[in-house]
Amino acid sequence: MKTLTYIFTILFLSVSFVSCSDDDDNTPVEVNPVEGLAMLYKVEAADHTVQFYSEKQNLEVGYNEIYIRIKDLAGNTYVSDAAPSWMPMMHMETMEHSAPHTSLNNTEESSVYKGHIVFQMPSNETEYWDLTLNYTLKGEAKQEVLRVTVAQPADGLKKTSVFTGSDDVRYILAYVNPKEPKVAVNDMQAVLYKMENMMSFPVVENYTITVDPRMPGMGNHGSPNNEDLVYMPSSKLYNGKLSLTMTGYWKINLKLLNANGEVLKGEDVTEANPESSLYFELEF
Ligand SMILES: [Cu+2]
Repeated sequence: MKTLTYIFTILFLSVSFVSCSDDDDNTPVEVNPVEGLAMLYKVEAADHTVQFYSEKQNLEVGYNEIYIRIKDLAGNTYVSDAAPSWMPMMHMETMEHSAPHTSLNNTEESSVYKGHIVFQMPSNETEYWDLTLNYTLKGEAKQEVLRVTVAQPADGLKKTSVFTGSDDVRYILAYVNPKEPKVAVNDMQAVLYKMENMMSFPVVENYTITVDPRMPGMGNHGSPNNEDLVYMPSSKLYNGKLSLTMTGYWKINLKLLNANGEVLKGEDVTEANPESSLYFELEF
């Protein structure tokens, strides 16, 4: 009888062991959906918090991807039906204006909302940016206004250009990718907006941005196999190829052409003209 109990115990243990390991195989590994991102701001409300994340350590002049989560403190859960919308606003001494920005959309992880803002200028002691966030929580409309700090990029390199084209339209062009350039033909992306007025910055579609990277410190040599940036309706980004043949400082000379192929800004690089008036800078 004792032996029988022993055998049953063994059987029971092995069965529970098998079912345990079975469970392990089927239980999804819990992935932190904001892993690798920095929480830049956290707004504390009575029954919930709003968290702002970015890949960078602070908001910068130029293209910023921003992730937002809203935590319901009662249930200790993140809300996926908050339908947030936002409006960035700069309060200058003599006027106010907004900045190019997308809508906020649910990501693969439905409780994480994502969008981007292109800040055209940094904040300073007397002029500041704020973000107005509207969303719903348990059917109730909410609003938070968050004052944010926008700094110049720490590396001091130019990745954003605000200019008037030969068509007298004010444009904002910002570098997106490659975030980590390599000695290779890199996928390059940029965003292009026009300034309709102080508050409205529509995406510019179907223009072309030519790409001519040069190393001014090395006889202004260029690189082969670059591809002009063209508009992708699916992502609303401009996509092309950036060829970098060695590490160091590169000036990426650009020209902006409208849908008719007319040059709105920028010049060809020649012996007499070593750089375009429209460019990004890169160092890696
Ligand atoms: Cu070189």
